[in-house]
Amino acid sequence: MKALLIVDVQIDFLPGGALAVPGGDSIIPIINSLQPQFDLVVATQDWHPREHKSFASNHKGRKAFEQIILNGLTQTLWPDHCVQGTPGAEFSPELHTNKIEAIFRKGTDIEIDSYSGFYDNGRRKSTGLAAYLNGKGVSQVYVTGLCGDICVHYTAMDSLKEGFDTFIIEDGTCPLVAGDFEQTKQEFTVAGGQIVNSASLILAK
Ligand code: VGL
Ligand code: ZN
Repeated sequence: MKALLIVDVQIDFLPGGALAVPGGDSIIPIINSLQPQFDLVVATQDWHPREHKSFASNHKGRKAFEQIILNGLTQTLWPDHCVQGTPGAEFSPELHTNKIEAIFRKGTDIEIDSYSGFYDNGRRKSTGLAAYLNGKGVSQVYVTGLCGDICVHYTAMDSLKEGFDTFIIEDGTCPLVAGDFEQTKQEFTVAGGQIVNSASLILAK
């Protein structure tokens, strides 16, 4: 059983958004065309309270993209993004959402960030995603979405750790920083992950 995981395809991560991924909108038609190929489609949604401590605006004298130590963990400070209930937190209107069976929200605890769709950055709490996928009989997880070098990467790494055969669909994701993506892709393949292209999946069926 194969699941397609769509990570954080939200307005704030798209061109014009608060934390825009350059060219991030190019992946949406690819994700849409892949959805009918999968037995199960699941999404994650970055969903921060306005007071979230990953926001530079909540630290006096700090600027976005600086790093701090937050509750013992290195934390990059971000521009305010994906604030619960705001338009920027919505999925792109271009993303097909009818086939999405469940949405796992993350980053809801103001004290800790959550790049992975499975656990917060300190692995203190689970979102329930692994148990959900196991309950559905999923063995293979295909990861798409934004940002390729951050939330897609951490989600894919946790998926491997949870024992799923894990694939990153390279043209179904897009990085915030291209150089970082080269490094995270290597980390992922060294850990046993596979990088595939959408064309090979569409031909395979
Ligand atoms: C993300 C930075 C902060 C992501 C989320 O979805 O990759 N990046 N919050
Ligand atoms: Zn975030």
